[in-house]
Amino acid sequence: MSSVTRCRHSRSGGLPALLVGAMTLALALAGGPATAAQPGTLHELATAKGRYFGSATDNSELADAAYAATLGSEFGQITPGNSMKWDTTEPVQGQFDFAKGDVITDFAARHDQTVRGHTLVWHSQLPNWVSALPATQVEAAMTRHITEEASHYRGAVTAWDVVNEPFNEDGTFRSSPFYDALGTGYIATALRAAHAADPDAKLYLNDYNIEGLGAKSDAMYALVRDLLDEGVPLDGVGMQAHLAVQYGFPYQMQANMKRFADLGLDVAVTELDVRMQLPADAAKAATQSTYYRQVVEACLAVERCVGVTIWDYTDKYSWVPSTFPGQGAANLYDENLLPKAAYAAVRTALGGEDGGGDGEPGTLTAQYRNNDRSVGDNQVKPGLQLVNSGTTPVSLSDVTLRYWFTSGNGASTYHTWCDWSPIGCSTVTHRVVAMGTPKAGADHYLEVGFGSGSLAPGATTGEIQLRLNKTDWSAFDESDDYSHGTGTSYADAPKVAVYVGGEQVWGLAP
Ligand code: G2I
Repeated sequence: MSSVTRCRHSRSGGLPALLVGAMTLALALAGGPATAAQPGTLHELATAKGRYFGSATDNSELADAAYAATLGSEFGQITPGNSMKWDTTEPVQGQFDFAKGDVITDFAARHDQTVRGHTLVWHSQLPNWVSALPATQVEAAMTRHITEEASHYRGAVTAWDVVNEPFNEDGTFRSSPFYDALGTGYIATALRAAHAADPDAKLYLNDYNIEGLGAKSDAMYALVRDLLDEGVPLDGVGMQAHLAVQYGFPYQMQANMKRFADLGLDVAVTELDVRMQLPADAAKAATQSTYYRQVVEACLAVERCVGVTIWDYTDKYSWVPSTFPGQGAANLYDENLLPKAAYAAVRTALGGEDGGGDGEPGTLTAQYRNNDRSVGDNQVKPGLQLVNSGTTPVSLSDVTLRYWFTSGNGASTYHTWCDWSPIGCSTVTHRVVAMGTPKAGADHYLEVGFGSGSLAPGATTGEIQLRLNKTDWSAFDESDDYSHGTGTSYADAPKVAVYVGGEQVWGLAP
């Protein structure tokens, strides 16, 4: 299980052995084996619920051994992100090249994974020769392409995205060489050709922004109902689910899935990711976790939802930053292949105990030392450090610490400072947050975060010397502050809590 989720229970003692030599290790970027095999992979958890859990991948990524290891172990289904698209498989009319796709299906066979074929007919990543065809030749070229490719992968691909992204946002049909030449009938023609070439493959229509109820999903609904009425071979609808924390969660996703299922179709989440405006922070990470969880929950709630595929599992190989400059952090694993809070959220949604944890005690611990000799002056000076006492690295981008205090009279605005830390104050974020509901000894807290990096097993960030004052420099009374202590050397401090993705994982909040 991800170390970030195993942290619910307070450790009873200190960590001297773990800390030996660990001071040097702060923020080492994790190399080597990425994620230790977890008890109950995402796919195993999904399988227990009658679903698969998969990831997109791409040929170049398979050369990354750590990446390939997790791809092969954690997921039960893969989708080639590019290598079965038309520009790769038939770059010149009549010259077929399945070498790249074959690498993907071979990988899947070696790892006991199913493959979703993606995609036979799409307006994008289409070689120029297709767009240049006279309208009278489009149907034959399309049918030939489908026939060759689906025949080649017969037995190796369990489901095909036969037609990808047929709709505009308003639910009108998208212009493409196929639609422009053949009208809406190209879709039925494509499905029939795919069925003839591989009668066993499940045939899908796939699109984005059809996850919730709305004009575009209404259009897909009307289309598939008509196709079924006409007896066209169609097995399912793929909902890509390229979500973004800033755009909200799709409206009524579960109800939308259900209406397709009620037509007798399978539903699949085919390209899930949840991007955000960078830099990531704890609030965005928390929203992202919620979205991932809600997608999985919607799929589990609809019997005909067969599984979830994420559009690659790591930020390292995400399509997002190059398409949406300034956005990213969309995947379940960070750029160092470490699971993020969203990973834990998915595990929990799939029924993993405590995010799939194996019952080990907490792995993230906050330690505190009082750097302030005066409890009545105009500054609060906590020294904090974070310790990873677990056996797997922890991604720091989602982790925050809270130190609670009372403000007293005077200004309600603050300055916060990081005076020194061996990890470098530039990687430490800090701010004061006012509590909606004040508690005994606490009406504000100092929130400390980390822009990036990871904490190796047994490592500590080392001390972070923090300081805050009110903007009018009026005095505090720290004597009754919730997190205040008198110790002058670092020790576990349960009244300084640790959060991952905005969820408390260690310590006691007031
Ligand atoms: O755009 C995200 C996905 C939306 N739904 C359909 C999917 O097929 C699509 O996947 C993405 C791939 O993940 C990207 O990797 O499709 C993009 C193209 O529309 C892919 O990007 C392309 C780059 O644009 C090319 O420059 C690059 O040569 O990937 C190619 C191969 O790496």
